[in-house]
Amino acid sequence: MLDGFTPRPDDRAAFYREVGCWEGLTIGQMLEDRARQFAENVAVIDHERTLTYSQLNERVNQLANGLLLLGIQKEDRVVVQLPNVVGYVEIVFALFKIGALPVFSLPSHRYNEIRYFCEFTEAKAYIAMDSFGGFDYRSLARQVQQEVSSLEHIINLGDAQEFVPFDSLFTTQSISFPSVKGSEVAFLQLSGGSTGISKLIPRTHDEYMYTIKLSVEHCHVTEDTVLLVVLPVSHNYPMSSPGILGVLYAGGKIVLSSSPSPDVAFPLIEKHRVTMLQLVPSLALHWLDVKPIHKEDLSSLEVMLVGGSKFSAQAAKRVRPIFDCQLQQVFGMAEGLVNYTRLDDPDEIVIHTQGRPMSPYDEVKVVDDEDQELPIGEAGHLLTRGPYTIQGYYKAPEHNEKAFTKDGFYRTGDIVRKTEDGYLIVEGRAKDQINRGGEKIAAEEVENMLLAHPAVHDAAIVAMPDYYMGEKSCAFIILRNPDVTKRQLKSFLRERGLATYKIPDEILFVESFPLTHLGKVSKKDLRLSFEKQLHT
Ligand code: OOB
Repeated sequence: MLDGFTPRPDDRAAFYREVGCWEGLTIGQMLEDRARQFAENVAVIDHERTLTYSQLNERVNQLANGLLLLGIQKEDRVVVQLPNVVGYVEIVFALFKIGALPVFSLPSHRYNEIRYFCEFTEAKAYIAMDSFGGFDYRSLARQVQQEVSSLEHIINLGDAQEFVPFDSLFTTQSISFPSVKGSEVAFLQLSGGSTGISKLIPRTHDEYMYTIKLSVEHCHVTEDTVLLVVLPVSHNYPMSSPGILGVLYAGGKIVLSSSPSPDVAFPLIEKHRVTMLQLVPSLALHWLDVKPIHKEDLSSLEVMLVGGSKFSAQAAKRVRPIFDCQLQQVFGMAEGLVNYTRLDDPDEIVIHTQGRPMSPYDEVKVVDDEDQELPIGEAGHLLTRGPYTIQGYYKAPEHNEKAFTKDGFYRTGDIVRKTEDGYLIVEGRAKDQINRGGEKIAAEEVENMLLAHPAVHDAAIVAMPDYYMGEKSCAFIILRNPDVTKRQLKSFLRERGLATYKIPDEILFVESFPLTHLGKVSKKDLRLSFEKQLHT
Protein backbone atom coordinates (compact mmCIF):
# COMPACT_ATOMS: atom_id res chain seq x y z
CA MET A 1 0.00 0.00 0.00
CA LEU A 2 1.18 3.52 -0.83
CA ASP A 3 3.23 5.14 1.93
CA GLY A 4 1.44 8.10 3.46
CA PHE A 5 -2.05 6.69 2.82
CA THR A 6 -4.40 6.18 5.79
CA PRO A 7 -6.56 3.08 5.20
CA ARG A 8 -9.96 2.46 6.83
CA PRO A 9 -9.98 0.36 10.00
CA ASP A 10 -10.39 -3.32 9.01
CA ASP A 11 -13.91 -3.71 10.39
CA ARG A 12 -15.25 -0.77 8.42
CA ALA A 13 -13.46 -1.81 5.24
CA ALA A 14 -14.99 -5.28 5.66
CA PHE A 15 -18.42 -3.71 6.16
CA TYR A 16 -18.18 -1.56 3.00
CA ARG A 17 -17.23 -4.67 1.04
CA GLU A 18 -19.98 -6.76 2.59
CA VAL A 19 -22.74 -4.29 1.78
CA GLY A 20 -21.46 -3.95 -1.79
CA CYS A 21 -20.04 -0.42 -1.78
CA TRP A 22 -16.57 -1.64 -2.66
CA GLU A 23 -16.57 -4.16 -5.47
CA GLY A 24 -12.86 -4.59 -6.06
CA LEU A 25 -12.97 -3.00 -9.53
CA THR A 26 -10.49 -0.48 -10.87
CA ILE A 27 -11.19 2.56 -13.02
CA GLY A 28 -8.99 1.04 -15.74
CA GLN A 29 -11.07 -2.15 -15.76
CA MET A 30 -14.20 -0.02 -16.11
CA LEU A 31 -12.93 1.40 -19.41
CA GLU A 32 -11.92 -2.06 -20.62
CA ASP A 33 -15.45 -3.26 -19.88
CA ARG A 34 -17.24 -0.31 -21.43
CA ALA A 35 -15.08 -0.52 -24.55
CA ARG A 36 -16.56 -3.99 -25.09
CA GLN A 37 -20.09 -2.97 -24.20
CA PHE A 38 -20.28 0.37 -26.05
CA ALA A 39 -17.48 -0.14 -28.63
CA GLU A 40 -18.91 2.07 -31.38
CA ASN A 41 -20.40 4.80 -29.17
CA VAL A 42 -18.56 8.10 -29.22
CA ALA A 43 -16.78 8.45 -25.88
CA VAL A 44 -15.04 11.80 -26.06
CA ILE A 45 -14.79 14.85 -28.31
CA ASP A 46 -12.61 17.95 -28.13
CA HIS A 47 -11.95 20.75 -30.63
CA GLU A 48 -9.71 18.45 -32.69
CA ARG A 49 -10.51 14.82 -32.08
CA THR A 50 -13.32 12.33 -31.59
CA LEU A 51 -12.78 8.87 -30.13
CA THR A 52 -15.19 5.96 -29.79
CA TYR A 53 -15.03 3.73 -26.71
CA SER A 54 -12.99 1.07 -28.51
CA GLN A 55 -10.62 3.66 -30.00
CA LEU A 56 -10.17 5.32 -26.61
CA ASN A 57 -9.39 2.00 -24.94
CA GLU A 58 -6.95 1.04 -27.67
CA ARG A 59 -5.16 4.40 -27.47
CA VAL A 60 -5.04 4.12 -23.68
CA ASN A 61 -3.45 0.66 -23.92
CA GLN A 62 -0.86 1.89 -26.40
CA LEU A 63 -0.04 4.83 -24.18
CA ALA A 64 0.16 2.63 -21.08
CA ASN A 65 2.72 0.47 -22.90
CA GLY A 66 4.69 3.57 -23.84
CA LEU A 67 4.67 4.82 -20.26
CA LEU A 68 5.95 1.46 -19.00
CA LEU A 69 8.70 1.48 -21.64
CA LEU A 70 9.66 4.97 -20.55
CA GLY A 71 10.14 3.62 -17.05
CA ILE A 72 6.96 4.72 -15.27
CA GLN A 73 6.05 2.03 -12.78
CA LYS A 74 3.21 1.13 -10.47
CA GLU A 75 2.77 3.68 -7.64
CA ASP A 76 4.98 6.25 -9.38
CA ARG A 77 3.45 9.70 -9.08
CA VAL A 78 2.89 11.71 -12.26
CA VAL A 79 1.81 15.35 -12.02
CA VAL A 80 -0.80 15.97 -14.72
CA GLN A 81 -1.51 19.55 -15.70
CA LEU A 82 -3.69 19.61 -18.77
CA PRO A 83 -6.65 21.62 -20.00
CA ASN A 84 -9.83 20.04 -21.37
CA VAL A 85 -8.41 17.92 -24.18
CA VAL A 86 -8.81 14.27 -25.21
CA GLY A 87 -5.14 13.71 -24.28
CA TYR A 88 -6.11 14.25 -20.65
CA VAL A 89 -8.55 11.33 -20.75
CA GLU A 90 -5.97 9.17 -22.51
CA ILE A 91 -3.19 9.88 -20.04
CA VAL A 92 -5.18 9.45 -16.84
CA PHE A 93 -6.64 6.12 -17.97
CA ALA A 94 -3.20 4.93 -19.10
CA LEU A 95 -1.86 5.76 -15.63
CA PHE A 96 -4.82 4.04 -13.95
CA LYS A 97 -4.21 0.91 -15.99
CA ILE A 98 -0.58 0.56 -14.92
CA GLY A 99 -1.28 1.59 -11.33
CA ALA A 100 0.76 4.81 -11.56
CA LEU A 101 -0.82 7.73 -9.73
CA PRO A 102 -1.90 10.92 -11.48
CA VAL A 103 -1.48 13.96 -9.23
CA PHE A 104 -4.14 16.34 -10.51
CA SER A 105 -3.33 19.98 -10.90
CA LEU A 106 -5.17 22.82 -12.61
CA PRO A 107 -4.03 24.69 -15.75
CA SER A 108 -4.01 27.87 -13.65
CA HIS A 109 -1.36 26.49 -11.29
CA ARG A 110 2.09 27.98 -11.62
CA TYR A 111 5.62 27.39 -10.30
CA ASN A 112 4.61 27.69 -6.64
CA GLU A 113 2.10 24.84 -6.90
CA ILE A 114 3.71 22.61 -9.54
CA ARG A 115 7.09 22.60 -7.85
CA TYR A 116 5.42 21.71 -4.56
CA PHE A 117 3.35 18.88 -6.05
CA CYS A 118 6.40 17.42 -7.82
CA GLU A 119 8.60 17.71 -4.77
CA PHE A 120 6.11 16.60 -2.14
CA THR A 121 4.93 13.55 -4.07
CA GLU A 122 8.47 12.80 -5.35
CA ALA A 123 6.94 12.69 -8.80
CA LYS A 124 8.75 10.77 -11.50
CA ALA A 125 7.09 12.63 -14.35
CA TYR A 126 5.26 15.85 -15.11
CA ILE A 127 2.94 16.11 -18.06
CA ALA A 128 1.65 19.38 -19.48
CA MET A 129 0.67 21.23 -22.65
CA ASP A 130 3.24 23.21 -24.64
CA SER A 131 1.23 26.35 -24.02
CA PHE A 132 -2.34 27.19 -23.17
CA GLY A 133 -4.18 30.41 -22.37
CA GLY A 134 -1.08 32.43 -23.23
CA PHE A 135 1.16 30.55 -20.76
CA ASP A 136 4.20 28.49 -21.77
CA TYR A 137 4.28 25.36 -19.62
CA ARG A 138 7.66 24.31 -21.02
CA SER A 139 9.45 27.14 -19.26
CA LEU A 140 7.69 26.16 -16.05
CA ALA A 141 8.78 22.54 -16.63
CA ARG A 142 12.41 23.61 -17.13
CA GLN A 143 12.45 25.51 -13.88
CA VAL A 144 10.84 22.70 -11.89
CA GLN A 145 12.98 19.98 -13.46
CA GLN A 146 16.16 21.73 -12.35
CA GLU A 147 14.99 21.83 -8.77
CA VAL A 148 13.22 18.51 -8.22
CA SER A 149 15.61 15.60 -8.42
CA SER A 150 12.93 12.86 -8.58
CA LEU A 151 11.57 14.25 -11.88
CA GLU A 152 12.96 11.98 -14.58
CA HIS A 153 10.54 12.69 -17.41
CA ILE A 154 8.71 15.72 -18.70
CA ILE A 155 6.04 14.75 -21.20
CA ASN A 156 4.61 17.47 -23.38
CA LEU A 157 1.49 17.71 -25.53
CA GLY A 158 2.17 19.80 -28.60
CA ASP A 159 5.52 21.28 -29.57
CA ALA A 160 7.56 19.36 -26.99
CA GLN A 161 10.96 20.92 -27.76
CA GLU A 162 13.55 19.06 -25.61
CA PHE A 163 10.85 17.11 -23.70
CA VAL A 164 9.21 13.76 -24.46
CA PRO A 165 6.49 14.29 -27.09
CA PHE A 166 3.21 12.82 -25.87
CA ASP A 167 2.47 11.35 -29.32
CA SER A 168 5.76 9.44 -29.33
CA LEU A 169 4.62 7.35 -26.38
CA PHE A 170 1.90 5.43 -28.20
CA THR A 171 3.21 2.00 -29.11
CA THR A 172 1.77 -1.29 -30.28
CA GLN A 173 4.57 -3.15 -28.53
CA SER A 174 2.74 -4.97 -25.80
CA ILE A 175 3.99 -5.31 -22.25
CA SER A 176 2.09 -6.95 -19.43
CA PHE A 177 0.56 -4.39 -17.11
CA PRO A 178 1.18 -4.63 -13.35
CA SER A 179 -1.85 -5.96 -11.51
CA VAL A 180 -3.86 -3.22 -9.80
CA LYS A 181 -6.37 -3.91 -7.03
CA GLY A 182 -9.56 -2.04 -6.19
CA SER A 183 -8.28 -1.38 -2.69
CA GLU A 184 -5.23 0.50 -3.97
CA VAL A 185 -4.84 4.26 -4.33
CA ALA A 186 -5.83 5.43 -7.82
CA PHE A 187 -4.69 9.07 -7.74
CA LEU A 188 -3.94 12.10 -5.61
CA GLN A 189 -6.56 14.86 -5.82
CA LEU A 190 -6.10 18.40 -4.55
CA SER A 191 -7.89 19.80 -1.57
CA GLY A 192 -9.01 23.40 -1.43
CA GLY A 193 -6.93 23.69 1.71
CA SER A 194 -7.20 26.17 4.52
CA THR A 195 -3.75 25.95 6.09
CA GLY A 196 -0.72 26.60 3.93
CA ILE A 197 -0.39 24.94 0.57
CA SER A 198 -2.95 22.39 -0.76
CA LYS A 199 -3.08 19.03 0.92
CA LEU A 200 -3.23 16.00 -1.33
CA ILE A 201 -6.07 13.53 -1.20
CA PRO A 202 -5.47 9.84 -1.90
CA ARG A 203 -8.58 8.15 -3.35
CA THR A 204 -8.78 4.41 -3.96
CA HIS A 205 -10.29 2.71 -6.99
CA ASP A 206 -12.91 1.01 -4.80
CA GLU A 207 -14.24 4.20 -3.27
CA TYR A 208 -14.04 6.23 -6.47
CA MET A 209 -15.86 3.55 -8.47
CA TYR A 210 -18.58 3.71 -5.81
CA THR A 211 -18.77 7.50 -6.12
CA ILE A 212 -19.10 7.20 -9.87
CA LYS A 213 -21.77 4.51 -9.70
CA LEU A 214 -23.89 6.50 -7.23
CA SER A 215 -23.52 9.73 -9.19
CA VAL A 216 -24.66 7.96 -12.35
CA GLU A 217 -27.76 6.79 -10.47
CA HIS A 218 -28.61 10.14 -8.87
CA CYS A 219 -27.96 12.22 -11.99
CA HIS A 220 -29.70 9.70 -14.30
CA VAL A 221 -26.69 9.37 -16.59
CA THR A 222 -27.30 6.91 -19.44
CA GLU A 223 -25.92 5.91 -22.82
CA ASP A 224 -27.88 8.86 -24.24
CA THR A 225 -26.24 11.44 -21.99
CA VAL A 226 -24.08 14.07 -23.67
CA LEU A 227 -22.08 15.93 -21.02
CA LEU A 228 -20.42 19.25 -21.79
CA VAL A 229 -17.34 19.87 -19.62
CA VAL A 230 -16.53 23.55 -19.29
CA LEU A 231 -14.89 23.45 -15.84
CA PRO A 232 -11.26 22.30 -15.54
CA VAL A 233 -11.62 18.58 -16.14
CA SER A 234 -9.16 17.48 -13.44
CA HIS A 235 -11.26 18.97 -10.63
CA ASN A 236 -13.12 16.37 -8.61
CA TYR A 237 -16.55 17.78 -9.59
CA PRO A 238 -16.27 17.47 -13.41
CA MET A 239 -14.31 14.29 -12.88
CA SER A 240 -16.88 12.31 -10.95
CA SER A 241 -20.06 14.19 -10.01
CA PRO A 242 -21.11 12.64 -12.38
CA GLY A 243 -18.34 14.02 -14.56
CA ILE A 244 -16.36 12.36 -17.28
CA LEU A 245 -15.99 9.13 -15.31
CA GLY A 246 -19.74 8.91 -14.67
CA VAL A 247 -20.46 9.37 -18.36
CA LEU A 248 -17.92 6.73 -19.38
CA TYR A 249 -19.43 4.39 -16.78
CA ALA A 250 -22.82 4.73 -18.49
CA GLY A 251 -21.65 4.66 -22.12
CA GLY A 252 -22.52 8.32 -22.83
CA LYS A 253 -20.63 11.03 -24.67
CA ILE A 254 -18.24 13.66 -23.27
CA VAL A 255 -17.75 16.98 -25.04
CA LEU A 256 -14.71 18.88 -23.77
CA SER A 257 -14.83 22.64 -24.09
CA SER A 258 -11.62 24.64 -24.01
CA SER A 259 -13.43 27.56 -22.42
CA PRO A 260 -16.45 28.17 -20.18
CA SER A 261 -17.41 31.23 -22.21
CA PRO A 262 -20.96 31.11 -23.63
CA ASP A 263 -19.48 32.11 -27.00
CA VAL A 264 -17.66 28.78 -27.09
CA ALA A 265 -19.97 26.62 -24.99
CA PHE A 266 -23.39 27.53 -26.46
CA PRO A 267 -22.44 26.57 -30.05
CA LEU A 268 -21.10 23.25 -28.66
CA ILE A 269 -24.40 22.59 -26.87
CA GLU A 270 -26.27 23.19 -30.11
CA LYS A 271 -23.89 21.19 -32.28
CA HIS A 272 -23.62 18.09 -30.07
CA ARG A 273 -27.15 18.22 -28.64
CA VAL A 274 -25.72 18.38 -25.11
CA THR A 275 -28.07 17.06 -22.41
CA MET A 276 -26.10 17.69 -19.22
CA LEU A 277 -23.94 20.49 -17.85
CA GLN A 278 -21.89 21.04 -14.72
CA LEU A 279 -21.39 24.63 -13.62
CA VAL A 280 -20.20 26.56 -10.60
CA PRO A 281 -22.56 29.33 -9.39
CA SER A 282 -20.42 32.15 -10.81
CA LEU A 283 -20.68 30.67 -14.30
CA ALA A 284 -24.33 29.76 -13.91
CA LEU A 285 -25.09 33.39 -13.03
CA HIS A 286 -23.19 34.66 -16.03
CA TRP A 287 -24.89 32.17 -18.35
CA LEU A 288 -28.32 33.10 -16.91
CA ASP A 289 -27.60 36.76 -17.63
CA VAL A 290 -26.41 36.32 -21.21
CA LYS A 291 -28.66 33.48 -22.39
CA PRO A 292 -31.41 35.84 -23.63
CA ILE A 293 -29.03 37.55 -26.08
CA HIS A 294 -27.77 34.27 -27.56
CA LYS A 295 -29.47 32.70 -30.56
CA GLU A 296 -28.22 29.10 -30.31
CA ASP A 297 -30.71 26.29 -29.87
CA LEU A 298 -30.11 24.90 -26.38
CA SER A 299 -33.30 22.85 -26.26
CA SER A 300 -31.42 19.56 -25.87
CA LEU A 301 -30.39 20.51 -22.31
CA GLU A 302 -32.07 18.36 -19.67
CA VAL A 303 -30.07 18.88 -16.49
CA MET A 304 -27.82 21.65 -15.22
CA LEU A 305 -25.80 20.72 -12.15
CA VAL A 306 -24.59 23.61 -10.04
CA GLY A 307 -22.15 23.24 -7.16
CA GLY A 308 -18.71 24.06 -5.82
CA SER A 309 -19.97 27.05 -3.86
CA LYS A 310 -23.33 28.28 -2.61
CA PHE A 311 -25.95 28.86 -5.31
CA SER A 312 -28.40 31.42 -4.01
CA ALA A 313 -32.10 30.53 -4.05
CA GLN A 314 -32.69 33.70 -6.05
CA ALA A 315 -30.41 32.50 -8.85
CA ALA A 316 -31.59 28.89 -8.57
CA LYS A 317 -35.15 30.00 -9.31
CA ARG A 318 -34.08 31.45 -12.66
CA VAL A 319 -32.62 28.24 -14.10
CA ARG A 320 -35.80 26.58 -15.36
CA PRO A 321 -37.47 29.69 -16.82
CA ILE A 322 -34.31 30.74 -18.66
CA PHE A 323 -32.74 27.43 -19.70
CA ASP A 324 -35.86 25.28 -19.74
CA CYS A 325 -34.00 22.45 -18.00
CA GLN A 326 -33.86 20.90 -14.56
CA LEU A 327 -31.52 22.23 -11.89
CA GLN A 328 -29.63 19.77 -9.71
CA GLN A 329 -27.63 21.23 -6.83
CA VAL A 330 -24.47 19.43 -5.76
CA PHE A 331 -22.51 20.03 -2.60
CA GLY A 332 -19.36 17.96 -2.71
CA MET A 333 -15.74 17.90 -1.70
CA ALA A 334 -12.62 16.30 -3.08
CA GLU A 335 -12.22 14.57 0.31
CA GLY A 336 -15.33 12.53 -0.42
CA LEU A 337 -18.89 13.33 0.65
CA VAL A 338 -21.19 14.35 -2.20
CA ASN A 339 -24.76 15.60 -1.74
CA TYR A 340 -27.27 15.94 -4.57
CA THR A 341 -30.77 17.25 -4.79
CA ARG A 342 -32.68 14.46 -6.49
CA LEU A 343 -34.18 14.83 -9.94
CA ASP A 344 -37.66 14.05 -8.58
CA ASP A 345 -37.40 16.46 -5.62
CA PRO A 346 -39.97 19.27 -5.42
CA ASP A 347 -38.78 22.75 -6.53
CA GLU A 348 -38.76 23.93 -2.94
CA ILE A 349 -35.93 21.50 -2.11
CA VAL A 350 -34.00 21.95 -5.35
CA ILE A 351 -33.99 25.72 -4.93
CA HIS A 352 -33.39 26.02 -1.21
CA THR A 353 -31.06 23.13 -0.29
CA GLN A 354 -27.71 21.76 -1.40
CA GLY A 355 -29.00 18.21 -1.51
CA ARG A 356 -28.53 15.17 0.70
CA PRO A 357 -25.76 12.57 0.88
CA MET A 358 -25.69 10.21 -2.06
CA SER A 359 -25.02 7.01 -0.12
CA PRO A 360 -27.14 5.44 2.63
CA TYR A 361 -23.80 4.67 4.32
CA ASP A 362 -22.70 8.31 4.52
CA GLU A 363 -22.64 9.39 8.15
CA VAL A 364 -23.25 13.08 8.61
CA LYS A 365 -23.20 15.00 11.89
CA VAL A 366 -23.84 18.68 12.61
CA VAL A 367 -21.99 19.64 15.79
CA ASP A 368 -21.14 22.63 17.98
CA ASP A 369 -17.61 23.84 18.80
CA GLU A 370 -17.25 21.01 21.34
CA ASP A 371 -18.23 18.32 18.82
CA GLN A 372 -21.66 17.85 20.47
CA GLU A 373 -24.43 17.03 18.01
CA LEU A 374 -26.95 19.81 17.51
CA PRO A 375 -30.72 19.42 17.17
CA ILE A 376 -32.09 19.19 13.60
CA GLY A 377 -32.35 22.63 12.01
CA GLU A 378 -29.52 24.27 13.96
CA ALA A 379 -26.45 25.45 12.10
CA GLY A 380 -23.12 23.89 13.07
CA HIS A 381 -19.94 22.21 11.84
CA LEU A 382 -20.42 19.43 9.33
CA LEU A 383 -18.53 16.21 10.12
CA THR A 384 -18.70 13.17 7.88
CA ARG A 385 -17.50 9.60 7.52
CA GLY A 386 -18.39 7.01 4.93
CA PRO A 387 -17.46 4.57 2.19
CA TYR A 388 -15.91 7.21 -0.05
CA THR A 389 -14.69 9.89 2.37
CA ILE A 390 -10.98 9.79 3.12
CA GLN A 391 -9.49 8.99 6.50
CA GLY A 392 -6.41 11.16 6.06
CA TYR A 393 -4.54 13.43 3.69
CA TYR A 394 -1.45 12.09 1.95
CA LYS A 395 1.68 12.25 4.14
CA ALA A 396 0.17 14.75 6.57
CA PRO A 397 -0.02 13.05 10.01
CA GLU A 398 -0.01 16.27 12.01
CA HIS A 399 -2.67 17.96 9.93
CA ASN A 400 -4.74 14.76 10.01
CA GLU A 401 -4.88 14.92 13.82
CA LYS A 402 -6.83 18.16 13.49
CA ALA A 403 -8.76 17.49 10.29
CA PHE A 404 -10.29 14.20 11.51
CA THR A 405 -11.94 13.18 14.76
CA LYS A 406 -10.58 10.25 16.77
CA ASP A 407 -13.30 8.03 15.31
CA GLY A 408 -12.49 8.98 11.73
CA PHE A 409 -14.98 11.74 10.89
CA TYR A 410 -13.66 14.38 8.47
CA ARG A 411 -14.06 17.96 9.69
CA THR A 412 -15.31 19.59 6.48
CA GLY A 413 -14.96 23.17 7.79
CA ASP A 414 -18.44 23.88 6.43
CA ILE A 415 -21.26 25.30 8.53
CA VAL A 416 -24.54 23.65 7.59
CA ARG A 417 -28.09 23.06 8.74
CA LYS A 418 -29.80 19.72 8.32
CA THR A 419 -33.52 19.53 7.54
CA GLU A 420 -35.94 16.91 8.92
CA ASP A 421 -35.54 14.98 5.65
CA GLY A 422 -31.75 14.94 5.85
CA TYR A 423 -31.09 17.69 3.29
CA LEU A 424 -28.19 20.05 3.95
CA ILE A 425 -28.24 23.81 3.64
CA VAL A 426 -24.79 25.38 3.54
CA GLU A 427 -24.79 28.45 5.79
CA GLY A 428 -21.12 29.39 5.81
CA ARG A 429 -17.64 28.24 6.55
CA ALA A 430 -15.43 27.90 9.60
CA LYS A 431 -12.26 27.22 7.58
CA ASP A 432 -9.96 30.08 6.66
CA GLN A 433 -10.58 29.83 2.96
CA ILE A 434 -11.93 31.98 0.15
CA ASN A 435 -14.30 30.28 -2.29
CA ARG A 436 -13.70 32.33 -5.42
CA GLY A 437 -16.32 31.13 -7.86
CA GLY A 438 -15.73 27.52 -6.78
CA GLU A 439 -11.92 27.83 -6.76
CA LYS A 440 -10.63 27.51 -3.23
CA ILE A 441 -7.89 29.73 -1.84
CA ALA A 442 -6.23 28.94 1.50
CA ALA A 443 -5.79 32.37 3.12
CA GLU A 444 -2.64 31.28 4.93
CA GLU A 445 -0.82 30.31 1.75
CA VAL A 446 -1.22 33.78 0.21
CA GLU A 447 -0.55 35.53 3.53
CA ASN A 448 2.74 33.65 3.92
CA MET A 449 3.81 34.65 0.47
CA LEU A 450 2.95 38.31 1.10
CA LEU A 451 4.91 38.21 4.35
CA ALA A 452 7.99 37.32 2.34
CA HIS A 453 7.90 40.81 0.80
CA PRO A 454 10.30 43.10 2.71
CA ALA A 455 7.78 45.96 2.83
CA VAL A 456 5.01 43.86 4.37
CA HIS A 457 4.75 43.79 8.14
CA ASP A 458 1.56 41.74 8.36
CA ALA A 459 -1.11 40.40 5.99
CA ALA A 460 -4.61 38.96 6.36
CA ILE A 461 -6.70 37.67 3.47
CA VAL A 462 -10.47 37.65 3.69
CA ALA A 463 -13.38 37.00 1.37
CA MET A 464 -15.33 39.94 0.01
CA PRO A 465 -18.75 39.54 -1.57
CA ASP A 466 -19.01 39.60 -5.36
CA TYR A 467 -22.12 39.31 -7.53
CA TYR A 468 -20.69 36.80 -10.02
CA MET A 469 -17.91 35.06 -8.14
CA GLY A 470 -19.81 34.82 -4.86
CA GLU A 471 -16.55 35.79 -3.19
CA LYS A 472 -13.34 37.49 -4.21
CA SER A 473 -10.20 37.85 -2.14
CA CYS A 474 -9.11 40.98 -0.34
CA ALA A 475 -5.68 41.33 1.28
CA PHE A 476 -5.47 43.68 4.27
CA ILE A 477 -1.86 44.71 4.67
CA ILE A 478 0.12 46.54 7.34
CA LEU A 479 3.17 48.01 5.67
CA ARG A 480 6.67 48.42 7.05
CA ASN A 481 7.62 50.64 4.17
CA PRO A 482 4.92 52.95 2.76
CA ASP A 483 6.59 53.28 -0.66
CA VAL A 484 5.37 50.00 -2.03
CA THR A 485 2.30 49.98 -4.30
CA LYS A 486 -0.55 47.49 -4.65
CA ARG A 487 0.56 46.76 -8.18
CA GLN A 488 4.09 45.94 -6.98
CA LEU A 489 2.74 43.54 -4.40
CA LYS A 490 0.61 41.73 -6.99
CA SER A 491 3.60 41.46 -9.36
CA PHE A 492 5.67 40.10 -6.48
CA LEU A 493 3.14 37.27 -6.01
CA ARG A 494 3.00 36.61 -9.73
CA GLU A 495 6.79 36.51 -10.00
CA ARG A 496 6.96 34.00 -7.18
CA GLY A 497 4.71 31.80 -9.31
CA LEU A 498 1.45 31.91 -7.37
CA ALA A 499 -1.54 30.51 -9.31
CA THR A 500 -3.43 33.31 -11.02
CA TYR A 501 -6.71 32.80 -9.17
CA LYS A 502 -4.92 33.20 -5.81
CA ILE A 503 -3.62 36.72 -6.53
CA PRO A 504 -5.76 39.01 -4.29
CA ASP A 505 -8.47 40.82 -6.24
CA GLU A 506 -8.17 43.78 -3.88
CA ILE A 507 -5.43 45.04 -1.57
CA LEU A 508 -6.15 47.47 1.26
CA PHE A 509 -3.46 49.09 3.38
CA VAL A 510 -4.34 49.49 7.07
CA GLU A 511 -2.59 50.68 10.23
CA SER A 512 -3.57 47.73 12.39
CA PHE A 513 -5.82 44.65 12.46
CA PRO A 514 -8.86 44.25 14.71
CA LEU A 515 -8.23 41.45 17.22
CA THR A 516 -10.46 38.81 18.77
CA HIS A 517 -10.59 38.53 22.56
CA LEU A 518 -7.93 35.83 22.21
CA GLY A 519 -5.65 38.31 20.50
CA LYS A 520 -5.92 36.70 17.05
CA VAL A 521 -6.67 38.72 13.91
CA SER A 522 -10.45 39.02 13.66
CA LYS A 523 -11.20 38.22 10.04
CA LYS A 524 -14.87 38.71 10.74
CA ASP A 525 -14.21 42.35 11.71
CA LEU A 526 -11.94 42.80 8.71
CA ARG A 527 -14.74 41.61 6.44
CA LEU A 528 -17.14 44.00 8.14
CA SER A 529 -14.72 46.88 7.75
CA PHE A 530 -14.44 46.06 4.05
CA GLU A 531 -18.21 46.06 3.68
CA LYS A 532 -18.39 49.39 5.51
CA GLN A 533 -15.80 50.89 3.16
CA LEU A 534 -17.77 49.54 0.22
CA HIS A 535 -20.92 51.34 1.42
CA THR A 536 -19.20 54.62 2.06
C1 OOB B 1 -16.02 20.75 -4.69
O1 OOB B 1 -14.89 20.25 -4.12
P1 OOB B 1 -13.71 21.08 -3.46
O2 OOB B 1 -12.86 20.08 -2.78
O3 OOB B 1 -13.10 22.00 -4.45
O4 OOB B 1 -14.38 22.03 -2.39
C2 OOB B 1 -15.17 21.55 -1.34
C3 OOB B 1 -15.78 22.70 -0.60
C4 OOB B 1 -16.83 22.28 0.40
O5 OOB B 1 -16.27 21.87 1.62
C5 OOB B 1 -17.61 23.59 0.52
O6 OOB B 1 -16.91 24.49 1.32
C6 OOB B 1 -17.62 24.11 -0.89
O7 OOB B 1 -16.47 23.56 -1.51
N1 OOB B 1 -18.82 23.70 -1.66
C7 OOB B 1 -20.03 24.28 -1.54
C8 OOB B 1 -20.87 23.62 -2.47
N2 OOB B 1 -20.14 22.67 -3.11
C9 OOB B 1 -18.89 22.75 -2.59
N3 OOB B 1 -20.47 25.26 -0.73
C10 OOB B 1 -21.79 25.61 -0.85
N4 OOB B 1 -22.64 25.04 -1.72
C11 OOB B 1 -22.24 24.04 -2.55
N5 OOB B 1 -23.11 23.48 -3.41
O8 OOB B 1 -16.27 21.94 -4.72
C12 OOB B 1 -16.95 19.75 -5.28
C13 OOB B 1 -16.58 18.42 -5.35
C14 OOB B 1 -17.46 17.49 -5.89
C15 OOB B 1 -18.70 17.91 -6.35
C16 OOB B 1 -19.06 19.24 -6.28
C17 OOB B 1 -18.19 20.17 -5.74
